[in-house]
Amino acid sequence: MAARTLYALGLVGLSALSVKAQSAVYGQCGGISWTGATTCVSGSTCTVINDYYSQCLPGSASSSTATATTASSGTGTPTSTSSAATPSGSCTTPAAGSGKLRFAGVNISGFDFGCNSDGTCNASGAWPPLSVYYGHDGAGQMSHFVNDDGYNVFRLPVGWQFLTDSDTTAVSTLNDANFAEYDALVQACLATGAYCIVDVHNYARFDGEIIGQGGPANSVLAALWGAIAAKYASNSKIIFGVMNEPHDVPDITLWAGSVQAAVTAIRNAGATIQLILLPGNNWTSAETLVSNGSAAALNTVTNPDGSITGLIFDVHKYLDSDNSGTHSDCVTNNIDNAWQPLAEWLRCNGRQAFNTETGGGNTASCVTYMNQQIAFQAANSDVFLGYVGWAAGNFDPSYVLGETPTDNGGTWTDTLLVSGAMSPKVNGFVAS
Ligand SMILES: *[C@@H]1O[C@H](CO)[C@@H](O)[C@H](O)[C@H]1NC(C)=O
Ligand SMILES: *[C@@H]1O[C@H](CO)[C@@H](O)[C@H](O)[C@H]1NC(C)=O
Ligand SMILES: *[C@@H]1O[C@H](CO)[C@@H](O)[C@H](O)[C@H]1NC(C)=O
Ligand SMILES: CC(=O)N[C@H]1CO[C@H](CO)[C@@H](O)[C@@H]1O
Repeated sequence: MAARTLYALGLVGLSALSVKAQSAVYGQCGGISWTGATTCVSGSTCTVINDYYSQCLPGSASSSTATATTASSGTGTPTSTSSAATPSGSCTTPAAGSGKLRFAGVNISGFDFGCNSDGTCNASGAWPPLSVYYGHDGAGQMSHFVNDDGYNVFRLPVGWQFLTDSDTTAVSTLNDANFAEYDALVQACLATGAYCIVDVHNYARFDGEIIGQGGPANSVLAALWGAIAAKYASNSKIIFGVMNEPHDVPDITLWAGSVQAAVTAIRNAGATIQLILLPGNNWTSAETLVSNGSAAALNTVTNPDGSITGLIFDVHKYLDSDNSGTHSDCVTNNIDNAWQPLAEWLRCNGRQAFNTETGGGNTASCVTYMNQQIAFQAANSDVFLGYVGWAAGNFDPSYVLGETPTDNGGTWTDTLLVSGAMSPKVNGFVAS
């Protein structure tokens, strides 16, 4: 084909591009290797999030293109994140996010190893993510994440069975030796200055039975939480994660009663000021918190004084095709189906949520979609406290959702998803 013809075809291509649709609100409009539209629909502004990603955020300009002003330090900050889309439906409270999230963190996994989603755990299958117990250097990872990336929270999953050293009988008394090992991880977390989420990783179950619905009585769960909370009652940087990922719980109202029992026990143990995370059904799905009935049921849970101070909804969301967190590629930012409707419900009901598990593969698609998700959460930081990536700790860096940094003689290297999207120093979306 003659060069002249190619040139003509090129012109056709260019003119096709010039009439190409502008990016939608919250759509991508720039970034390394981005080949799509670089202008935004009316009412939104193309905003540089970081080198990888510019996004159309609601704002005054009628149409705009991202300026190439990403800070050379790589900490490009958004020009406008203070407003989000106008909520639909009867409640029209506008978003009042500051553009900065309170928390960003990583799950430091290992004490939950040996736990299955039916609530069976093998206490001796737990693998402490601490070098002193022959695990990965979780303490070093956390120091790195705080000092080099600007993270300020870690979620520390642990099995109920490990805490009590009882695999098949649900008891509430902590096993001193096992708790000392877990507490070593908590203390390593606290030593970094970060907040630390104690996450009982049992899926609303113990040994296959649902708490308060055929399994352990609510009083047993409450006594377990009372014992844990008594250990940390004086530390304001502990966050209590009542339960990881309840699922297939038949009666959500009964489950809210189980959560209430745990909250009451935590407060009555003297932990009166800390945040407590309230988990809904369907794997704490952010997408179905409202539609599944969890939001309404958990909205009745209160502190002993009747207030809801510090009671935060716990929500998870992955970005892969079936929301399972098992694929290396991401296909969604979850904004339209999950974060936007959830933000509206939370705002209209005066509540907040914390996204304590999210993640994706170390791939370009996940970097892009994760940046979008975090940007949206930050624009709605009046109702979203932050995000925690799954996972580092004892996961091998080759794990599909691995966020485990590698240590070469004291120099830590992050995975692509952390360095491209989740690190607060990279995305600029976390209050320092
Ligand atoms: C529990 O975990 C230990 C250590 O990994 C293993 O040796 C043992 O076989 C496991 N027990 C069961 C019942 O899976
Ligand atoms: C909520 O999700 C669970 C699965 O986790 C399901 O069993 C239940 O039927 C759902 N409830 C509603 C009201 O959608
Ligand atoms: C659980 O949540 C997922 C999305 O996170 C949704 O696709 C699924 O339909 C939900 N299941 C139930 C039973 O609500
Ligand atoms: C999405 C994901 O990685 N989920 C993990 C949650 O925690 C359990 C227990 O550690 C893992 O088996 C899951 O893979």
